Amino acid sequence: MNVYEKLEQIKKDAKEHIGLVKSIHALNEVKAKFLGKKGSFSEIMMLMKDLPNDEKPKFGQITNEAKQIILDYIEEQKTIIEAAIVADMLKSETIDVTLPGKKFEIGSLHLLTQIQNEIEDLFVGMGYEIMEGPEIEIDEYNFEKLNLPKDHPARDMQDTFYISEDTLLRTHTSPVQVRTMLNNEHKNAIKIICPGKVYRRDADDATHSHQFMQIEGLVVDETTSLSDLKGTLLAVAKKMFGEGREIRLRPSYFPFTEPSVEVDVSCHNCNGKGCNVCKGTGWIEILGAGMVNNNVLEACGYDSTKYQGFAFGMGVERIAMLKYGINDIRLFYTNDVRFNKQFK
Ligand code: FA5
Repeated sequence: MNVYEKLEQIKKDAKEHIGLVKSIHALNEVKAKFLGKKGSFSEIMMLMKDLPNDEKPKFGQITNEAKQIILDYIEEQKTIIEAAIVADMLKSETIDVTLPGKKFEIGSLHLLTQIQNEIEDLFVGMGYEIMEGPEIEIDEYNFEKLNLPKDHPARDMQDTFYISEDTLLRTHTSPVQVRTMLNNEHKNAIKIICPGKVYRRDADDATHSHQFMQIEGLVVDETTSLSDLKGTLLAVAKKMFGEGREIRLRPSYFPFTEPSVEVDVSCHNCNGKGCNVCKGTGWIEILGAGMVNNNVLEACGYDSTKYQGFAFGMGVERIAMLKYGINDIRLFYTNDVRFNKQFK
């Protein structure tokens, strides 16, 4: 076999070998075998010295071309191997979207927040604004401007945590109504609800907590009447306890309203027939309300000959307890997840 034939043979062998290689490492080995210092090409270059001088340049050129061809084979095979590696990776790292995902425990709103949101939604839908105020309040707004001067016997209705002689933890959210009336420069109509935490020096038991939540409401206008109050509270009763509910008003007493009423809703458990939820009466007391006392309107800068108002106040825990048959108010505050989870 002459050198030219040998060269052809090397090219053929290289093509075959390179085509079979499956890894970059093996490809480098094949490259060394043909093109390395001790490789096939080095051997063939040794043979060049035996050629006649005039043939040497031509042979050199052919050898270089052959080398380049082999380098091209190597490059092609490298591309094939790299593509195969990527394909393998994609295959092994494929995400199977049909597998069931991991279940995460997602928390939920506390039942009291849910009830608050429901009531807020109802009132916002009726054009009310939501107003908030501080939990540390001055005596003047919590009591005095609400027709409860110091030493008024009705202060006993709300046993109070005093911080100093004139500051206290608010016992109801009515002071937010006082603030809203006082802050209203134009002394015109007001339509607000005031949700928030309140505090009383009541001993904790199944129906009382030293801290609880209220939502109170106030409407002041030139034409407001008791029948507007009744219609509004009927909407609350229906929203919270079902469409079929009715309400009744009973005379009551609050220093800040005149007349004052207690509002009962027909029992949602027995439909008014009488059961243990309504203690056999067919009715459940849900909130206090009334027409705003003229003294309160005047104390807050309103002309009581021109403006009337109605106000109401409810305990959020009480609504939740009635709605879901919860018999102990402390369950709202002891954070037993078995209880909380029932209201997801
Ligand atoms: C008031 O606080 C009045 N400000 C409500 C009001 C506003 C009446 C406007 C008229 C006009 P009362 O003290 O009844 O009223 O409290 C309202 C509600 O708070 C009660 O019906 C009850 O649901 C709830 N509540 C009162 N004390 C506690 C307590 N210790 N723990 C849990 N809820 C309570």
